[in-house]
Amino acid sequence: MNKAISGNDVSIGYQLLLETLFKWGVTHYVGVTGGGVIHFLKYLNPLENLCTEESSFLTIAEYSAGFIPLGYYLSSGRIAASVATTGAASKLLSCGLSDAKLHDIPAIYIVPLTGEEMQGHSPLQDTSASGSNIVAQLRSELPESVFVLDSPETLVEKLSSAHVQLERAKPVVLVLQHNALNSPIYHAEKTTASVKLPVQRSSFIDFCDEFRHDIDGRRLILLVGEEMTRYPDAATLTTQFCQMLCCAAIWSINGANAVQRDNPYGFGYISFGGNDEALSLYQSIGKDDVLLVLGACPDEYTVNLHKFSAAKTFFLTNIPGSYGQIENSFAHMSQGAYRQVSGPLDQLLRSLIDATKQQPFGNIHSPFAPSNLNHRQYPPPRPGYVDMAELYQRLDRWWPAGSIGFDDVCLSYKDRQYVTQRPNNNIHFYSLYRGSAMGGAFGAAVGAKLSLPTRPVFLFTGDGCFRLFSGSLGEVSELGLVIFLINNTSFSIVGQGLPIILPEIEEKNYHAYLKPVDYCAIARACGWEAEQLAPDLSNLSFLLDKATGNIMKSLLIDIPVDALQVLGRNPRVKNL
Ligand SMILES: Cc1ncc(C[n+]2csc(CCOP(=O)(O)OP(=O)(O)O)c2C)c(N)n1
Ligand SMILES: [Mg+2]
Repeated sequence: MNKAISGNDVSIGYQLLLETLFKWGVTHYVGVTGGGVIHFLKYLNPLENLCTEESSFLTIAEYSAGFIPLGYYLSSGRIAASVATTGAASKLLSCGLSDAKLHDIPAIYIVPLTGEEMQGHSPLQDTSASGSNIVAQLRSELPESVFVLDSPETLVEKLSSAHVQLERAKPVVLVLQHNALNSPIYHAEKTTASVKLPVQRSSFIDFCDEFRHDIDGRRLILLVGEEMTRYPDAATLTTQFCQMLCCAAIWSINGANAVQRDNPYGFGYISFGGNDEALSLYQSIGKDDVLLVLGACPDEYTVNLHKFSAAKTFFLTNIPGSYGQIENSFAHMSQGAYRQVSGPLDQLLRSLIDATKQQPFGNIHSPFAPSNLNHRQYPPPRPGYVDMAELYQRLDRWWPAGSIGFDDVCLSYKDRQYVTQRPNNNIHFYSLYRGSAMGGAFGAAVGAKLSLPTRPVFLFTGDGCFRLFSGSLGEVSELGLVIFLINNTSFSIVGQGLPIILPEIEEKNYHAYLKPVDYCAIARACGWEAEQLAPDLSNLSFLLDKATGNIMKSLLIDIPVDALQVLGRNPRVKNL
């Protein structure tokens, strides 16, 4: 914190706010200054030393800033804050907020109000009901998570309520009201109510008995979802579970991070970019089967708008009211019987493993998964383009240990998992696909790097996505990010679907064409290193050495891609 102004005897609201957030572990603030936030930001020093433990601020444009807390949390489990001033700035920030809500990610958004005393005087960027009505806008998306800090008397209480929301894996918005936060504050220490409830032993025994009874003589399939990835031993536990129960596992795009590559019962990703083996297994689930779901939201890219079709679905979750639940339940997404069990997923899974050790469960055993989870050959690209199937496989053999990667809203968010089939023990991959905001993954990648500067961070993005964040490259040229740019002069993921959705329409009316641009020149002008990948991959090893060589310099690798090389499946085209 800025020492020149933080040493006063009387603390005011802004200081209490920063101190409270520091206690919650928040040290990274990102975004852009402006009239409404200068009085808040003056307390923060610019982020200069990446390893600093003190609260600091990185200037980076709001659209990307809005996604930074998401990558920060996915990489480290810690919370970061995005800051923007009134007007367009607040709206730009809120694209990331949507994905934080949709992916149940705790994140802090800080936006101001125009002064109360200016109401009725048509102030600049009027946030009142006669202007943007920003509080109502935000509350319509986050009804319980918008806290207007408009009084010194209620500040502590409101921050405490915000903390409860964060513990429930919800993003929160702290709305600054300058007069209130600039006033002296009276410290009334209040403890924050915790929402973490231990698993009730008796309710677990009931669940275990019911589970034992229901899977007896039936097939059991494990569906691993995103929530499970938040537990440190997740991948080992899912393997142990599958081995103890001889049970097949399938997973969602992000749920893959809770699965080990060598789990012999791993049948692959389902739905969007899904593997053929996983999809035929999932589609075969019916009245003789039981599905055990580990925090996999039944979203469009996981179950393609269909209900769970098992005779009985057991849904394990520890996020109350997670995205998609209705009245704290996914019962509406189950065709058969449904039982939801709340508790830490690792504890629940361990208890089931212990139960089967004491007395084996009687489910029908699954065979091992075949080594190739896809049934068709990958079509080659036209001459002059990189074969993306080969590139994903080469990279899959290369990823440095402890890496994290993000797929932006482009071909890779469908094709990478289809081709690689199984998660990679060296790298976790995330996609913020529920909001599918093009270009958002760049902010997420920056967030991951800020949370752990030594961690290798990779981003696959498209030439369309690039247009949404390229203005922020300069700010992170020394962060050591590596971008793989899928350069196909097209909004290809849209273009690939349109011959199926609109067969009678001329290609020009797809509006999928993008002008070719010299992306390497843009990146270099922003202080990055940048190289083109040769279509025959002859310089790939050289570029990968470069990616790991200078860990502080960011690198962009421009990949010439055939917009018509169709790899992963896109079941969504049938929904449009
Ligand atoms: C901000 C935003 N605008 C539009 C869309 C709709 N959309 C989804 S994917 C896509 C094309 C992505 O193009 P590009 O980044 O070039 O990736 P490619 O599919 O070519 O690999 C579009 C326009 C979106 N999801 N987000
Ligand atoms: Mg493209």
